[in-house]
Amino acid sequence: MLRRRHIYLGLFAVLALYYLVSRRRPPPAQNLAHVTPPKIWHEPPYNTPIPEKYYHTQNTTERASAAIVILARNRDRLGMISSVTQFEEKFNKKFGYPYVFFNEEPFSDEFKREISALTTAPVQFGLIPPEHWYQPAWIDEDKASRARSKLKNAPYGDSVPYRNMCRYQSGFFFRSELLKPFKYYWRIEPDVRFFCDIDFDPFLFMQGEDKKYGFTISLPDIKSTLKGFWPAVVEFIQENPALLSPDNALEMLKDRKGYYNMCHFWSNFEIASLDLWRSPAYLKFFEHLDSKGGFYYHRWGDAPVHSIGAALFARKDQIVRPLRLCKCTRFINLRQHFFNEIGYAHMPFEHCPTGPSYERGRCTCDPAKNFDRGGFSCLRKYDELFDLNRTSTSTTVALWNGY
Ligand SMILES: Nc1nc2c(ncn2[C@@H]2O[C@H](COP(=O)(O)OP(=O)(O)OP(=O)(O)O)[C@@H](O)[C@H]2O)c(=O)[nH]1
Ligand SMILES: [Mg+2]
Repeated sequence: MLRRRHIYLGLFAVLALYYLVSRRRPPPAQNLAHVTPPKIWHEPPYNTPIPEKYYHTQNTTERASAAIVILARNRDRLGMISSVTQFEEKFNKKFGYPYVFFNEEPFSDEFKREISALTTAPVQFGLIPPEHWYQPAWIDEDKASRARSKLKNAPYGDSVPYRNMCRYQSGFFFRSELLKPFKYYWRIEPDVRFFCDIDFDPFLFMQGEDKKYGFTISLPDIKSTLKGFWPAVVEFIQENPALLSPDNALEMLKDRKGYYNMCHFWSNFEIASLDLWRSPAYLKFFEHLDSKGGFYYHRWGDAPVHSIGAALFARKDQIVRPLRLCKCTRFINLRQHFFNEIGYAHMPFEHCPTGPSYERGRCTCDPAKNFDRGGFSCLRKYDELFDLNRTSTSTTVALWNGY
């Protein structure tokens, strides 16, 4: 009798313990941005110089889990040779980060041989699965083709491959098995230019400072290509307010009336976290946009999709512009510090360091050609995020009430 009571008591204790432990387990993380507590910033983070500890790590074995990611066609071979040659010269011959190339068709032997000869770093060539690339069968081709004719005067407005590319960059590249081992990537394109020596490791910087998205140029997108995009974003925000990061960068994307101001980070250059795109919140966001068919019924670009993704799901201090290059507008100049920066160009815009960074980086560009000097740059909107005199960024959908 006594023994039986002991058994019941023991069983009860085990069940109670199990109940307590399972209740204490934290809910599954929905958003990476919640992992670390937000920092209070009084000015843009790039005004704090990149710490010296991220410089000259080429002489150590310390590396981030990162890859250089390139989408290209065989016919981009010469443009790619040019980009990789400069990239190696200015940065990667010192750091040896691996390359991963992607194409929806097999790369030619010539492409593979000539690119591989430019670096001692590992190079992989991946084939994109058709379901990640081509226009899905559920897209109404008549409607899509009418949209292409309507947009024929916009850049790539009548192109299906360009649309495939935008959708792939928005929602698929980071799912590749070849990128599974990596946490960060640096995107480069054919025919881009790197003007200055890069002696710090931006990946270690991203990792060490808990950054999620790095950019060099920010500008407004072409309005005619983004029809229906903002309503889809607003709908997502309204349906999923809990998925948004608490100290996000939405404010940067609003005009005075609360509409999308078309600003986006120019995605031909990105140094970013792959886990940001792999997060359930971003995947849900992409699926929501994709379900609208706007990549094909309009010509939604990957740059606004990534920009809004980074704005919604990363804290604003996790969007970094470590590669500060310029003397910008007067307003921005007041707050600016210069770093050892990346001089970068993708036609028709470029950044070029001014002041001491220009000499330190032994840059070869013309500082007078700096994009951020012009009124077309969205950088001021980024800086305003850290202006404490402005209304702080809210995570609620109240922001969009005016829509
Ligand atoms: N494999 C593959 N890559 C593509 C295709 N279209 C574009 N790309 C790549 O996708 C990236 C973006 O394409 P770009 O043509 O440079 O687009 P963009 O930067 O908006 O326009 P540009 O001003 O022409 O540079 C580049 O790395 C291209 O090589 C395609 O059909 N297939
Ligand atoms: Mg390009």
